Amino acid sequence: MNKKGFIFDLDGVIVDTAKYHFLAWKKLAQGLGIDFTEEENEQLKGVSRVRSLEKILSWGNKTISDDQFNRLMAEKNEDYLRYIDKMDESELLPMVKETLQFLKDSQQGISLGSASKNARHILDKVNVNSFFSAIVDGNDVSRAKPDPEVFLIAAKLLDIEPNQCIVFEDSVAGVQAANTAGMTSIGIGSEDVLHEAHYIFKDFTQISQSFITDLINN
Ligand code: B16
Ligand code: MG
Repeated sequence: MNKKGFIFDLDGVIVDTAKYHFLAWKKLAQGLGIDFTEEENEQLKGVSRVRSLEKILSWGNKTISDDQFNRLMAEKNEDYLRYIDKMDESELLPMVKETLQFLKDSQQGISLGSASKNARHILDKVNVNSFFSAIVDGNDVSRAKPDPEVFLIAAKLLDIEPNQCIVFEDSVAGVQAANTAGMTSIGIGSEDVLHEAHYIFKDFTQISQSFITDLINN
């Protein structure tokens, strides 16, 4: 059987942690007197923690000192982790575990490719860590998506050529990163947003085993 590399983004693909990021960012924004909406939160998907705070400050026309910036980042993460601590396997998005199991049974390479610095902890909480032979997260990269670095490191760790890798992504920047890496991109979400992806599915319930088998064999 062919061996391909399947690389999963975390937030929006494996779990929906965007709702917890939103609650934590909203509390921070309120403390600064900045109004922060769910629409703005959409624009933070796939974006690093530092860049997210920079964007919120610019939306609110606020300038703060480096010290305060670092303190706010730490506070936001503490708040966020309080939500993460309550997570368990029931928060896995539908059919994700079944897809991971099918890929593992098919002896495929499986890696994470996420911007989150909390990725390993979250994978532990939802109990899927053991499926991944490689994990690349926000601690391992110096350039954020749409730079392809995160996915190229994943391919290297899997020891599989980039053009033999398939990326599951929910963010535009992530799809662009996968395409730039020369990989097959699969957008998880809406066609309106993810039209640059090679394939788009609403979620994993829409992805059949025969589609995955074709990706493996072709
Ligand atoms: P952290 P992904 C991203 O995860 C989130 O979509 C984004 O909203 C978040 O700011 C980023 O991780 C960093 O997360 O604060 O945990 O380091 O979609 O790349 O898996
Ligand atoms: Mg994502």
